[in-house]
Amino acid sequence: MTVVALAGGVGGARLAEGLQAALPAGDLVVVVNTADDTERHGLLVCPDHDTVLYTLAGIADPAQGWGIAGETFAVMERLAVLGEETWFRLGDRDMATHIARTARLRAGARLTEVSLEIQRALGVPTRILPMADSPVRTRVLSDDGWLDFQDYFVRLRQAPDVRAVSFDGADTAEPTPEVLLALEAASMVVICPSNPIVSIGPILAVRPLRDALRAARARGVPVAAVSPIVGGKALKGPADRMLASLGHEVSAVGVARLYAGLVDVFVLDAVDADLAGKVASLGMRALVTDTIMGDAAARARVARETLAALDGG
Ligand code: FO1
Repeated sequence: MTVVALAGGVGGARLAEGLQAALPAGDLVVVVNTADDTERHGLLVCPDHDTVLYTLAGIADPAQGWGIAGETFAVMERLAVLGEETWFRLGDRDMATHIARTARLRAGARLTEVSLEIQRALGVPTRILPMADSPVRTRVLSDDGWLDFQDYFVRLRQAPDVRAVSFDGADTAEPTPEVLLALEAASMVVICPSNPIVSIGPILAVRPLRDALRAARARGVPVAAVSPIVGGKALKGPADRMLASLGHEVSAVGVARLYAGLVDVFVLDAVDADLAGKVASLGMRALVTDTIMGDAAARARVARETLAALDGG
């Protein structure tokens, strides 16, 4: 059986971990956002892929959610001595991933091929597929002009209000054969509780991918989405402020509206039980449960409950 999950950063990685625990090895495919990817010190860094990779490999830094646990930053310290910008913190162990990835890309490999090689090297049973092999890059419009995503997210610590977003390259990007095959083989699809604007948004902005998702659903493949907004707040990251500054309702219903027409089941947290009726009026079945994924057991439980709701047909 193939379950396809769409995921971005930390929130998505947590549910991906639960799905990996709940499913037989090899049944899960995670399609990750690549629009956060960035060139640092001549190396390609893929934050959303690497956050899912390290989480599924069991080596992610538990507190931060990104990077490798027990990291050291000796290379960063020396790069600072050499006058390099070091506001985007790359750990020594993490650096090996970027060095290996960049070397393989320079040798002509596709991003998907390189990603699968790295996953195999780390013993990850789940396939983590970049949404596209060609570059897609998020930029956000602040009151002081357009910002590259990591400048906004890390250097400016998400301080600016986001007035618009752009996914440069999305209109010409093609989903990879691996992604299209996974969606053809899928018996269920789960949209993880990632930022609906800048994590799930870029994936759905690759139109042939969105069309393949719609086609799967038209074939009867049930799709679920788990709300990243609980009680009007994002558990991590700027999703709540971004929804507000872009004019969306900052609630689980506001997120459900963004997925209207794509989703059969919408998973809300128990604190938002009163919103179930509004979600149902969007043509989705509301599943109300405890969606806080504080530990591995909770992540597996949310995953199992979401899969069961999809299995219910
Ligand atoms: N986030 C930060 O807030 N500060 C950092 O210095 C930082 C470095 C970093 C390095 C590698 C990586 O894979 C992720 C990193 N992140 C950092 C997180 C990253 O910006 C976000 O995870 C995504 O781009 C948004 O989901």
